Amino acid sequence: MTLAVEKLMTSYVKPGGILVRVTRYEGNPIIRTQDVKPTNDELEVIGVFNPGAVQSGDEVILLLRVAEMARQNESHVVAVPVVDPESEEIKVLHFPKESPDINLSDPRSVVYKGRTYLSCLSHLRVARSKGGIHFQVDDKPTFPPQGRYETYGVEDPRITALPDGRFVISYTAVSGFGICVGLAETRDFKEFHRIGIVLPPDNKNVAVFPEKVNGSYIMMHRPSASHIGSSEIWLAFSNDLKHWGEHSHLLGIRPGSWDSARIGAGAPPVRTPEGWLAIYHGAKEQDNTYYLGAVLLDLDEPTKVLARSREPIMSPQAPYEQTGFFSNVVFACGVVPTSDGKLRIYYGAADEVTAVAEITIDEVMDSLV
Ligand code: BMA
Repeated sequence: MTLAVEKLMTSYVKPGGILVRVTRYEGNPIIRTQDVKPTNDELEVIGVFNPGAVQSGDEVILLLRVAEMARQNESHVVAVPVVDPESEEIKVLHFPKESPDINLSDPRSVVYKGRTYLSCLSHLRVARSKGGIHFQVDDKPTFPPQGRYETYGVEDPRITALPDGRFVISYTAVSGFGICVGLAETRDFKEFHRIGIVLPPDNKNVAVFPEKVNGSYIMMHRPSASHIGSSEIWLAFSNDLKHWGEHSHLLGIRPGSWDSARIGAGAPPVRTPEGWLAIYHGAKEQDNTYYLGAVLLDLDEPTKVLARSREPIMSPQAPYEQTGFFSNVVFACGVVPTSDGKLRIYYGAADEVTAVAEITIDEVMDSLV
């Protein structure tokens, strides 16, 4: 296994002269659309990206977001897959392509008569690997959308390993009601129990901390501001993972910076002696590019931000990050700490493929201001 593409290194020199080297695996992308079997013949896999990741025994488990598009068989219509909440079967809706009432300007959505649909339907699928590089992807959807809040799909899972052996999955649940946050738990990645929709629309990018702090479970979440305010990272607290409250604002956008338009949690935070280290994403309004940075939170009082990346740790530089279904995106939902002080970042590139890169925790710490 080698992770070595120094020429794609992202460097950031802070006043102290510290460099964060990002080493992308030379065989990236590690999972591509052709590596995944579609749910049925009517669908085509167009993205396998934004995976949650966890080390479980001697395996790395990824929970992949698999996005499928309906086969576009007729030239004058756009076919959009959705799940029927009663039968739980996938059905395909058709919209007239030439209609003045249709807007197809964003490849991720189809807006018809003022109503927004997603062009692709996503489900979650497990992939396993001993070394963390070569993955065996399940043949079928592991966690398909279910119920009336998931009719447009389930997306962007984060996996949190709790000390009692449970894994908590936080994911985006999309339907005509809006973008909600769902939580589920599993012990084996075969049977899942849905805890429920824990945050109403519009909210996404939830990452649950790996242990209770001062007796509470904690999550980072991201309400999408549509009137006053911006789309920024908040914290919420819970005693049982089901009921969340004590919401407090954690981290804001920074005008003029790489995280000027909106930000959201990436992977669940990692405990370090200096604090909770969390990778988060930021988007820039001018060009809709997605970057990754880091934030350090106080171990005992995670509402306190200790330091943050001034410059991104990762930006779209490799060809598979710069060109894809939605270009210029690096988006991480899962990191796995290694025994030699690194973070292995599993990330979605250009909303199309899954890639892996490594950074050294000490270098990240030194780059935070
Ligand atoms: C965000 C999320 C991600 C996606 C990114 C870029 O809002 O929805 O799923 O990777 O946009 O399209």
